[in-house]
Amino acid sequence: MERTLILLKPDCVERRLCGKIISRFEDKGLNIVALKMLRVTPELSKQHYAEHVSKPFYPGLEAFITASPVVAMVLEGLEAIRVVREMLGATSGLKAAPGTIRGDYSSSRQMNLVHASDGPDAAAREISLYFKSTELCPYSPCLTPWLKAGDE
Ligand code: FUP
Repeated sequence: MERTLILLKPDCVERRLCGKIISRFEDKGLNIVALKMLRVTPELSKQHYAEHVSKPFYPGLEAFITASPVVAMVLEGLEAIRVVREMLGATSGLKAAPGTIRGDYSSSRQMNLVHASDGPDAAAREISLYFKSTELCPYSPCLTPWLKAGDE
């Protein structure tokens, strides 16, 4: 099992798309093991986007991600990091394939609705940025035997 950090970004909250997008993750069979709404501060933005802080687009990205609340979630599932990234589609909503979340709902590179960790190291780092270990609520959904075979 893998865990990945998801942010439903300010455009997702403001456009009232959180319910639809959370449903897509639930329908896929991923477990929500943590969820909360918060306001990203400039400091948290700089930590989250550490690799982008020196890039020309960073000031606009920080203004966007701090402009309204976000919903942070930890999703758990088999190969969850890759599976969720594929569900999101390409970074720009203009390039994301139809059928992906960004392909279906976004027409922007910056306002692309959802963030998801891009690898195991990023997932561990980002989960600890947004959640204390006591805020994670692992459980075994009763549907599990109908979502995958026992040896998967
Ligand atoms: P992703 O991994 O798909 O979230 O995308 P990146 O890590 O490449 O970029 C992080 C965020 O920066 C993206 F959500 C979109 C934003 N971005 C811009 O706003 N402008 C750019 O030129 C590139 C990325």
